[in-house]
Amino acid sequence: MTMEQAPITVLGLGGAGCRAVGALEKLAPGRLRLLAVDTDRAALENCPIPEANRLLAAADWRGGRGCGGNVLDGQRALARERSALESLLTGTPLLRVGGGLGGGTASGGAGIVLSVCRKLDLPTLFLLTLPFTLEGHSKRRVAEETLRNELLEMADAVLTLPNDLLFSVLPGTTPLSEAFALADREIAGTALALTAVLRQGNLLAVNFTDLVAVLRRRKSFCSLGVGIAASGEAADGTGRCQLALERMLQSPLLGGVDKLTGADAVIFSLIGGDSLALGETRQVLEQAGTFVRPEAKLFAGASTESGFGENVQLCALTIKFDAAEEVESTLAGGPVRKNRPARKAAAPAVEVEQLKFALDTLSKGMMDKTTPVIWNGEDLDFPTFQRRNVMIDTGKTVSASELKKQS
Ligand SMILES: Nc1nc2c(ncn2[C@@H]2O[C@H](COP(=O)(O)OP(=O)(O)OP(=O)(O)O)[C@@H](O)[C@H]2O)c(=O)[nH]1
Ligand SMILES: [Mg+2]
Repeated sequence: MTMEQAPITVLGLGGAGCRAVGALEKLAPGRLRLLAVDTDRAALENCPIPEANRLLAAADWRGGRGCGGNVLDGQRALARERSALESLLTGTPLLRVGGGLGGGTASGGAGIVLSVCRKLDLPTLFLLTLPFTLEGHSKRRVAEETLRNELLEMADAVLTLPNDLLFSVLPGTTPLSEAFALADREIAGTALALTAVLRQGNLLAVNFTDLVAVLRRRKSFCSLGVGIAASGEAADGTGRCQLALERMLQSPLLGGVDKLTGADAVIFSLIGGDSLALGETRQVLEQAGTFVRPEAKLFAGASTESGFGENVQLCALTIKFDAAEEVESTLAGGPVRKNRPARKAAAPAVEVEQLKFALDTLSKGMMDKTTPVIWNGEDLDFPTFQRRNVMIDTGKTVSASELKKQS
């Protein structure tokens, strides 16, 4: 199956993941292959995608009640569905997994989904939200452990989106359900943009391998902005792409222009209907690029979707690496592995000798005249290293030729 024939698949895992997939279906019906996997029957039934694409995990064991925040249960539940996952995922050219870290199903199940992807040799990008600070330390710890222990080492690419970003621009009085619904729409918009620019054969495609080279084995925080505009919308004659750029910059999950200017890597994606012209594409992508610092890795893609009509959507995904990691070396030359010291160049082979302390036998002094304490044939008045003829290293070495000269 070629990249052009098979659609990219987006898998929503757990409650938040299924809601994001539902939002994606509403935003762009039938555009992507959508899958929803959860241990919670009600959450799955609310997801507006065909039943064949929904998987209720471990129904016999969990009874469709979810995992109530228990990560181990989430892991066990998904482990029971390995073969079902395999058949759902076989044949897809690229997978994006979405979900909220901090609960049981997505946090526990993400590692299992990843292992199935590895078995199928399926390139996979995870886009996961991090819990709100107000949800408490234990949720945050669950999220951190999942990332460190289950995902970062093995996944092609992991992006984490802090839910707290929602509060950076929304008024404090916004109901949580409204904030979540808004987040779902923004995530859906970005998911669509990301999958559109990663697809081959587009106006301007982003290479997944290049993206993986930047993201692999590192913790990345992301933020995302989406701006949609239509032709002739602005009374003052501002072009649709310009308007989309302005809206993208004000987008709630972007967290302000600073997120763009401070990013280590940025992906811009422009989608429009068949009327999208190369001139306006180039102009807006160049203008958006001026917000990104020159050292940052910049990916820009554009694609046409006839369903967009006269609308254009400009999307930015900003990526900031964990401050503890060595950013520059990764950008310069492929992924580095954290906590692994760089190997020193092997020294040329030289024959060396380990130097020993000169531990001569001294007189027992005034004790010389006393009756020796003999036990098992050994005189216990002499120290053990002398009785047993033990050598003690000085911690220094010297080449064999040097040693010859000294003696
Ligand atoms: N952006 C967004 N985040 C959400 C939403 N609902 C929950 N979250 C976040 O996602 C985390 C996990 O919640 P759920 O998705 O409900 O958990 P789950 O994976 O279904 O796990 P269990 O319900 O314990 O089986 C929470 O701690 C929240 O931070 C949502 O609608 N949108
Ligand atoms: Mg749930």
